[in-house]
Amino acid sequence: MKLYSYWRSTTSYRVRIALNLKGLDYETIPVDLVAGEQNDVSYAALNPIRGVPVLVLDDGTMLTQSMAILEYLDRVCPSPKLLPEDPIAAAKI
Ligand SMILES: N[C@@H](CCC(=O)N[C@@H](CS)C(=O)NCC(=O)O)C(=O)O
Repeated sequence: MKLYSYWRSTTSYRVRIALNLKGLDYETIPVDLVAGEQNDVSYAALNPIRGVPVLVLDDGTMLTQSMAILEYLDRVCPSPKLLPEDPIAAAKI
């Protein structure tokens, strides 16, 4: 997997923490938000929202939105679990 990420981005932190907790292999591709790299034409073509994080799966599927990415990772790699099974507890988290 490839993670488009910026070191100071809290939403990228979430995804990095999840990937590392679950011991998943990924390559980090830095996007310097301060330098405006998210607005480069090539990056905007990848992610029209022009932000990070973006997780690109090995089959080329592109996922955006950190919370959706966390839910995806929890489903495909359930251990260690990020979210509890109980829907109320999960919603509170
Ligand atoms: N709802 C999105 C928000 C992502 C977001 O806000 N990313 C920020 C960095 S934390 C960003 O890329 N900002 C683009 C910019 O500053 O131009 C998520 O949770 O993934």
